[in-house]
Amino acid sequence: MTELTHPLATVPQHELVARAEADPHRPRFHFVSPAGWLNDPNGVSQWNGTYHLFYQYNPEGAFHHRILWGHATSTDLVNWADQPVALEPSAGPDADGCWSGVLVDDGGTPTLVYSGRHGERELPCVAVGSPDLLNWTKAPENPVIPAPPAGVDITAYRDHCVWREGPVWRQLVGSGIRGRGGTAFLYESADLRRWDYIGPLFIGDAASGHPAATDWQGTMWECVDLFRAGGGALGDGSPGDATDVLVFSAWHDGDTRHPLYWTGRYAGDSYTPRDLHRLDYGGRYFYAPQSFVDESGRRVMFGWLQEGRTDAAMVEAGWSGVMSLPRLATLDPDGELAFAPVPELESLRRDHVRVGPRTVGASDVLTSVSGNQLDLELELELEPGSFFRLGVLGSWPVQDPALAQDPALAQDPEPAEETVIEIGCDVGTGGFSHSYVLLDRSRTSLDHTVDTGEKSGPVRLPGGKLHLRVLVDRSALEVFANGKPLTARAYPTLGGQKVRLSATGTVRLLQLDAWRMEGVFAGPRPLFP
Ligand code: DQQ
Repeated sequence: MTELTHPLATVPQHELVARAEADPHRPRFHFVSPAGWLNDPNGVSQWNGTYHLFYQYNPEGAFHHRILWGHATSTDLVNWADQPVALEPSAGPDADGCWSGVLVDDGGTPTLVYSGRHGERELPCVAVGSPDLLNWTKAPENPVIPAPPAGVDITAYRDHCVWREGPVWRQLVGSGIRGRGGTAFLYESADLRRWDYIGPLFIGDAASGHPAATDWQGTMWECVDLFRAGGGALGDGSPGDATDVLVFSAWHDGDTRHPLYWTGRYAGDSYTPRDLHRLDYGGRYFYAPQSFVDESGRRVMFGWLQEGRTDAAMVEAGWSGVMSLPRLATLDPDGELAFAPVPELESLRRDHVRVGPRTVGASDVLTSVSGNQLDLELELELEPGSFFRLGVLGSWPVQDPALAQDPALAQDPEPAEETVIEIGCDVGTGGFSHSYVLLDRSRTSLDHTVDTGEKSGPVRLPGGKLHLRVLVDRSALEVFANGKPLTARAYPTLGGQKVRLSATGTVRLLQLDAWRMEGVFAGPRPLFP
């Protein structure tokens, strides 16, 4: 065990795992680190059938410092086996952290391209793996790019997207140009070691939109991820209607804002954007996503679910950060990305219950469905002007003896805590054009130190029809409303497990299927597998 070095390392390392395991808010079927801190997914890939998930990891405690690359493998994207730490800082360009990066197949040799941090600076580094991807050797050439582009006033410079294009490698490094906006610098190489700078692929406009807007582009783009939607290779010159997607996480001055993506066209040395979209309506709760194409041709994406509690609460809990469930990204008929959890997750479903068909009433607490590890799948029809609400993690005062003593609370027909997903089918021009999904966390927790901000975004409801999928994993919540994701966190204090449906106007529940979800980790895991 390493010595405690950071002022936030107030919990001894030997206590972290036990604290993390004892925390009722810790998810059970999402990937989490054994304890300590987890952030971005890195090097997500499938190699000879095995899925690899690397992640930003600080086993010293639940705070971001001197980041290592944790590593886990899976044969089904559901159950994960911890593997030895893949990268850790050493004297040289990554002495202060091995920051985010990707895995590529260099003619059969697994190769990582990542950001080495030294002091306040991050530079591109390379490490080469053993055939089983368990042992990694840093390239003697590190850093493989010695400095950001000369003569450009940058806000930051890190994170990588690397792909093979014909006979060469191409790489994007996330950055921002002061006074202009976020960008991704394009490079080319024959061997992943010597890189020629080409130029900015495309420069965003930080002056466009209000800095508080949910689609503000930020002043720096973290974790850029460029891919051709719907299959096909980048830059293969296929004509016409191909859509190239440029995903980035909008950052400003240390503030991790939200993931966005451009649709547009990558050709030659530049990217011509068409439209900007929000990637997940939860904003910072699905940050720094990274995706890959698996051996069956599916684009699979992971993101980092940040915490919504205070830094001190994270440190005390002994752990921080959740990896999203792997989600499939496809292009919908409107030319936007649509997402769904990978079907493999259905193997965790237990105790199936079906409810409906019926018209949703003003407030129906379900008697047959409850829990805090749930997979809920609903088919609904909303009349124009109606609203549907699904409450989860609900507790009514009468369940809690302490609250029941308070006559005002004990009489309250409203729950003491409840996290509510609302779908509004507003009437707009053209029918259902103003419909939305919204997460109301105003009653989520009696703990007023946790984030309870509202999250929302537009959803199309063709003919008023809605497919709603909600995965509740204790404090982790993933919602998919007709393919639009909204990811967030909730920290109820009363251990509430109730599920409630309610409607204003006419909402028909065609079918609700509910399952309890099994956990994927058997028990405590070593901090250093
Ligand atoms: N996290 C990493 C950076 C990246 C950021 C450091 C995004 O490489 O820019 O842990 O969350």
